[in-house]
Amino acid sequence: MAGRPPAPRFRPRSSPNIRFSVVAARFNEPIVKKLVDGAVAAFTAGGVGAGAIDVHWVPGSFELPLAAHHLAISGRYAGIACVGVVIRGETPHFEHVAREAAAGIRSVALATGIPVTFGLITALTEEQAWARAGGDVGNRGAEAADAALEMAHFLSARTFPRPDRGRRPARRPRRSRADARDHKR
Ligand code: DLZ
Repeated sequence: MAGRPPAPRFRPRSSPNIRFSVVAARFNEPIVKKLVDGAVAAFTAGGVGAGAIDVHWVPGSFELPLAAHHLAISGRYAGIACVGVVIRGETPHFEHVAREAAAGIRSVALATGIPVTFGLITALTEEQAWARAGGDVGNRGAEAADAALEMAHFLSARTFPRPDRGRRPARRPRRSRADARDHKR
């Protein structure tokens, strides 16, 4: 599982005015800043205008899902890349943070239908985290932005008409005069 992601088959280009967001957790901030830089660069490379990328900061990775949910239901963004760094500490606390962040981000995407992608580093050491924040093992922020772009393109290319939309409501059968008379009685 470790290592670089497969190269995307194609790089979908977005329109400059379609908005994307990065939600960043401030914990381990110097490393997270590298993820934010990577995500913004990837969105820009994907054709998103500099003025159409918003970066929002939250205290820690545990808060990422709530912030992403708030942004997703605003209807403002075609995709949201969540970035954060969870480093193993001396207690199991980090496991709760990492698990809740991952599950929460997944839930937000499914509940809202907006691509909310996972740019979290979960590492045993700071060194491992730096390697995944623009070092030898890629940049998880850039990968999350690429995934958001690709999923936004995926969804917009597959908007199917719903079978219950656009149909005329069924007409009620007309009552005969005799029926109407009986009904009045
Ligand atoms: C508390 C905590 C711990 C121990 N470790 C991390 C971490 O490695 N990465 C991270 O993004 N956040 C951590 N946090 C903070 C929690 O995400 C959260 O901000 C606080 O528990 C407050 O809800």
